[in-house]
Amino acid sequence: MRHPAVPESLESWWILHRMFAVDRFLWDKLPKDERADIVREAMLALESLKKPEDTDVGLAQLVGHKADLMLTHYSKNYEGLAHAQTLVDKLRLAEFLTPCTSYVSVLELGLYDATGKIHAALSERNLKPASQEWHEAFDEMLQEQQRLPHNAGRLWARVPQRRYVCFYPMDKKRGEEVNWYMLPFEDRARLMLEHGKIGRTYHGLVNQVISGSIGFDDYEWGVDLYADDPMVFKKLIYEMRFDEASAKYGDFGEFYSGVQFSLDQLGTYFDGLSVPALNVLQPAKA
Ligand code: 76R
Repeated sequence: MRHPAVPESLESWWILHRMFAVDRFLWDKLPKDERADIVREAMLALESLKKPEDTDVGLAQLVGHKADLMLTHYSKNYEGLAHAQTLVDKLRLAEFLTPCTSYVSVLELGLYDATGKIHAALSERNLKPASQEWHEAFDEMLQEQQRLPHNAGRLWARVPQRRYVCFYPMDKKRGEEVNWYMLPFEDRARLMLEHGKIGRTYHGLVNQVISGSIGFDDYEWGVDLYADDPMVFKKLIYEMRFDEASAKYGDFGEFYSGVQFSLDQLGTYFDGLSVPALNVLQPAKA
C-alpha cells in the first residue's frame, strides 16, 4: 500500500484471543486422578504451542464474568491460529470450556513518522510517484525500518510476562462529522506523535501490544496492555482519554482484564485455587 494517505505498518505475529467460561461445578465432580490426566494432556498441548519459536500462548484468569479464561495465541502464520484453535477444542479440557468471544488480529507497528519521511525522501529524489523506481526505493526504505533494532525487537517479542493483562478492541471514528480517515496524513501523524508521547511516559511500567484487525475482526485494532500493577491500566487509559487521538477519535469495545498465569499452574487454576495468591508470574525486572 503506497497511497499517500495511508501510513505504512510493519506486521509480525498473528494473534488470536479466546475467552472461555469455565464450568467449575462439572470440573469439581471429576475424580482427582481424572482431573490430573486432563490437565496433563492440556499442558502438553499448550506446551507444543508455547515452546517453538514460531508460536506462543499466554494464559490469564479473567476477572468479572464476561469470561473466566483468556488464551492469547501467537503464530507466525495465519494457519497457526487455526491449528491452535482446533488443538484446544479437541482437548478433553474443552468439555469444561464454553467459548464466550474471540478476537483475530495481527501485531502491527504503525509507521506514521517513517512513512512521512520516506515520502519526503522519495520526492526529494525526484522519483515519479507510483513509478517502478519509486516502488523499489519505497520497499527498500521500508525494509530498513524492519531491520532497525528498535522495531525488530518489538515485532517478534513473545507474549509479555507481566502479571496483569488488559485487552480491548477499538476503532478510530468514521462518523459524518468526526472522521479519522478523512484527516490529512500530517494531522494524523501529529496526533499519533502526541499519543506516543503520553504512552512513553509509561515506558517500563507497561508493555503495549497493538494489533491490527481490519479484515479479520469487528474492530480495527486490538490493544493488549501488560503491567505488574493493574492500576497502571486505569491511569494510562484515563490519561489517554484526554488526548485528542482518543478523546475525539477513539471508539472502544469491551474491556477484559485479568491475571496471567504460567502453564505449570493450569491445574491449580482449574482446581479453583486462587492464582494471584500463588504469585505465579513474578513482576518483570525493569
Ligand atoms: O513510540 C513508538 O515507537 C510507538 C508510538 C506509538 C504508536 C504508533 C504508540 C505508543 N502507540 C501507537 C499506535 Mn499506542 N496505545 C493505544 C491505546 O485507550 C486508548 O485511549 C487507546 C488504546 C493505548 C492505551 C496505547 C498505549 N496505539 C497506536 C495505535 C494505531 C493507530 C494508527 O496506526 O492509526 C492504536 C490503536 C493505539 C492505541 N501507545 C504507545 C501506548 C503506549 C503505552 C505507548 C508507548 C509505548 C512505549 O514507549 O513503551
